[in-house]
Amino acid sequence: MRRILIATSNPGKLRDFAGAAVRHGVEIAGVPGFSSLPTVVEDGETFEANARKKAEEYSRYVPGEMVVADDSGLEIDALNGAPGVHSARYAAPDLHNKEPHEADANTDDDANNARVLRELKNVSAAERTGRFVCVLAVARDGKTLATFRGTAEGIILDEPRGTNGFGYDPLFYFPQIGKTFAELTAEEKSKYSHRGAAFRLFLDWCDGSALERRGFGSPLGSLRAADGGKSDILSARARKILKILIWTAGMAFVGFLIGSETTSTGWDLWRDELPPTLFLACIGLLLGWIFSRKISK
Ligand code: ITT
Repeated sequence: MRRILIATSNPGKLRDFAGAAVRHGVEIAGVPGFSSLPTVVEDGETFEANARKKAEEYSRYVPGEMVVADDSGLEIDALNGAPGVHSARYAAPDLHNKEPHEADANTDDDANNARVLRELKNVSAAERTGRFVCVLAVARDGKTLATFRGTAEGIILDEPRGTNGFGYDPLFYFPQIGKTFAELTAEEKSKYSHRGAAFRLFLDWCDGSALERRGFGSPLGSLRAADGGKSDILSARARKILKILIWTAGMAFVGFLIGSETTSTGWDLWRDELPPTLFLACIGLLLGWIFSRKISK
């Protein structure tokens, strides 16, 4: 079963990913030792900037592994897109007398919801439109490989409904099925939510890239092995080395055949045959290296 490493401090997100993963036969795991790693400062101005930063920084702690992180939040049209990227700290002015972008820590869900309700107090039902946004980034060894965006359109209620989920779920009414996100089962949330949508795009990307590589190894190589991916990474390297060796041996053999056309014997034979053999072996090495780089991109 594929294993996907998620970098998040939010247990609600982990539950969402686990719910989405079940539908696709993948296993979700946290980055090992996540709680003792330094916190990444989310100072980006967009969901994408923050998601990339989290995925890149946390992926440095697990060399060779693909790490997924998301940055997400609620955009409310009547509030010009707020709380947006500041969703996790929206109540900072109430609790810490600081603007959300200056706060050092997340504020609790109830306080965030209370601020949303206060800001929307005089906004009519028809104008309470908004969306959840999730940008998911996948990175390896400090470099982002791809990002995926998922959204879910809804209406912000004037009081909370439901006890499942986390964050703004109890205020977010999803007309398509007539429930708030806090009234959904884990399976329903993975089907309709912004996070579920982004996660499906990510899985499609993994499968698409695997096809493109025509069996030479997929970007999910590191996710497939139950040992944390090490065996797949090793086998990819082993395949590379094998290809270089085959090309080198092939060219050396051709060089030997060309060389053995001469009638030399003893030291003369080596003197005559070694230079073309070595020359072709070098070309083989070069071609093998170029070829293996091409297929492992
Ligand atoms: P990590 O950065 O460690 O992943 P976080 O909670 O700080 O955890 P974000 O910075 O992405 O994550 O903030 C997302 C906030 O947006 C989250 O705390 C919720 O308040 C809100 N949010 C995002 N997705 C949500 C969802 O599916 N349901 C309810 N609220 C959500």
